[in-house]
Amino acid sequence: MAGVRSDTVDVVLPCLNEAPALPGVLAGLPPGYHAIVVDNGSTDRSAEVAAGLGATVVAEPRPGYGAAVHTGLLAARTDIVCFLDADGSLDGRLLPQLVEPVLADEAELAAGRRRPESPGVWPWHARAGNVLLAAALRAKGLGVHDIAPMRVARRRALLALRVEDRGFGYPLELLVRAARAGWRVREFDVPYGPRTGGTVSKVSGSLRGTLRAARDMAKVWRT
Ligand SMILES: Nc1nc2c(ncn2[C@@H]2O[C@H](COP(=O)(O)OP(=O)(O)O)[C@@H](O)[C@H]2O)c(=O)[nH]1
Ligand SMILES: [Mg+2]
Repeated sequence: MAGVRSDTVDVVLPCLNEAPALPGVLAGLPPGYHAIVVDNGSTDRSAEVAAGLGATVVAEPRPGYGAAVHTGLLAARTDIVCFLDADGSLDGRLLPQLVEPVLADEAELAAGRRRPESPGVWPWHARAGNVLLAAALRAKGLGVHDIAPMRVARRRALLALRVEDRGFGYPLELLVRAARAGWRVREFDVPYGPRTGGTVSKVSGSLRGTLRAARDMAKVWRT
């Protein structure tokens, strides 16, 4: 396919006001891994910081985690695409491990199973919901233990899943559709640390974010 580079892997980073965390996150990407930072109108210097560090910056006017991830997927030019949070909670150095089984066609999806470094990094309500949803996905035949924000798949296969949610339901819908499509998943344990740089959680760290995530995910589960 024209325009697809084989020597690099694009990494999509949904980003909303993560300027202090971005330098560490981008520095952690292995050589050959190219960052695509998708910004939803951050009010801090996220876009400038990312561009200054050599990332491709894509502006997405529609708010939402799913909107950012989808736009990043469209902007990606490599066959295999990685997704990673931009808040410093996950380590991009581990991405090659996830790329391997996808590249070898041993799995359609590789995902990072979050292992919290300390109890405080993952609020109990988010963790409990995650455990229940992962169990429900396993009942559908998809061997996952986390609704993982760190994932690797082939670009065209992901587009063919036609994930529709543009909010916080996106990661769950992706897995529901992957289960239906009979995807093979490889999970790798990945350390889950605190977000870095004093930035603020948009999802599980606040009541508002948690309620929005629960609403988006419930909608996905019903459809
Ligand atoms: N572009 C964009 N990124 C978002 C949005 N909401 C969350 N993110 C990013 O998605 C990632 C996960 O969100 P985060 O706030 O860390 O959720 P938490 O890990 O549950 O606290 C981070 O990189 C955020 O910057 C959004 O509406 N738009
Ligand atoms: Mg986070």
